[in-house]
Amino acid sequence: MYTQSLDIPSPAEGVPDPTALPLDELARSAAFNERAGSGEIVEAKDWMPPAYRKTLIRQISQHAHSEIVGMLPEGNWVTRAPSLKRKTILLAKIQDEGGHGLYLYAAAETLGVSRDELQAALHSGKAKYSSIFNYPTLTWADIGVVGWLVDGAAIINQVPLCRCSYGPYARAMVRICREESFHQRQGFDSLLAMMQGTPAQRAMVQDAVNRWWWPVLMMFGPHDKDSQNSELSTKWGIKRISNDDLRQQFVDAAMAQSEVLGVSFPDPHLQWNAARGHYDFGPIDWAEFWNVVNGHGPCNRERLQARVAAWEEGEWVRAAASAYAAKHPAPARAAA
Ligand code: FAQ
Repeated sequence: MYTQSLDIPSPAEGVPDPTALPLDELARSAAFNERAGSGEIVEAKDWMPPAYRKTLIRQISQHAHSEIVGMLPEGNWVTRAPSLKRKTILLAKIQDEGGHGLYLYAAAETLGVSRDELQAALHSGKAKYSSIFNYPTLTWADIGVVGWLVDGAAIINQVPLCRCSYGPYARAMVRICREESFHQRQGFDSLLAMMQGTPAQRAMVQDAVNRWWWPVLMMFGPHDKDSQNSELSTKWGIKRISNDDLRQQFVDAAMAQSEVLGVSFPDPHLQWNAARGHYDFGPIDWAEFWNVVNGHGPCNRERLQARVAAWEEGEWVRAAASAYAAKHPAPARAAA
């Protein structure tokens, strides 16, 4: 199966091939596994097995790219928001997502990979980012649904990451989760206003929910049995809760909220299962998921083109910032 892990070069110079570790390195690795798995926090300067470093770069960079690409479907609506209040909120939310991307790129850089390498992987189409951002935002209701369901799913997935074993990632996630929580509530509030409006507005909300429901469930990744990274990520304390368990938590929470909102989800199998204490739900179309992940979703090409264009058009800004920095060294840099 295609995996980005194979595409990311070993970041730090001199990092040995994990399959060829000498015996003392193997013992070091075993001790590390035990510490990381038992809740100890690993910092950037600590020794870590090459495979731990590699999977963190993989996950954190994918996460950063998702935040940045995730600005695009919402940016599409800034000029068409229905009021000044909604436009201001949307602008602030998009700006927050940009900030999340930057914290996450900074966290990835602590692992020895450069931002240029990460950007190059995104722009060449090698790097993954969340499947969800390859779907179009067709109406204003889609923006509410992105806040309610997409940010809602993101929070459920990301709160456990605040306790992940890698310190710089865990600390970035604390602030990100607080902001995502505001995003989720503003999405719900926007949809509630529409649900209290005209029949056409209510129909628009239901239509958006119908289109986003299944792609949102896919955000949590493949079933646990098909999740090739879960075993090691769980052992190392990067992943605290499995893909399927987080997906179930999300379905249970979303069902309760949908009743308040007055919308339904497009799944005839959704029903309370008293024996399990959870909602049952229908099968996910994994062919669609992999199709989108592998670059063939409805908006993959458009999203990448937009990012590459932004990078190229921003060249003069980067050049000006570098020229300014060269003329005015930061005090700490000048003193060093
Ligand atoms: N899309 O072995 P697993 C947001 C890939 S941020 C694309 O289970 P893992 C904020 C996976 O990378 C949303 N690819 O992988 C916002 C792997 O391929 P690889 C992003 C996916 O890492 C809101 C392969 O499938 N959040 O929404 C997806 O253990 C609104 C096998 O999967 C994060 O990134 C997918 N949905 O678990 C912004 C959170 N799922 O790398 C704007 C951090 C799986 O081996 C507006 N990430 N794949 O080539 C994670 O928690 C994990 O990486 C998972 C996947 C749970 C996403």
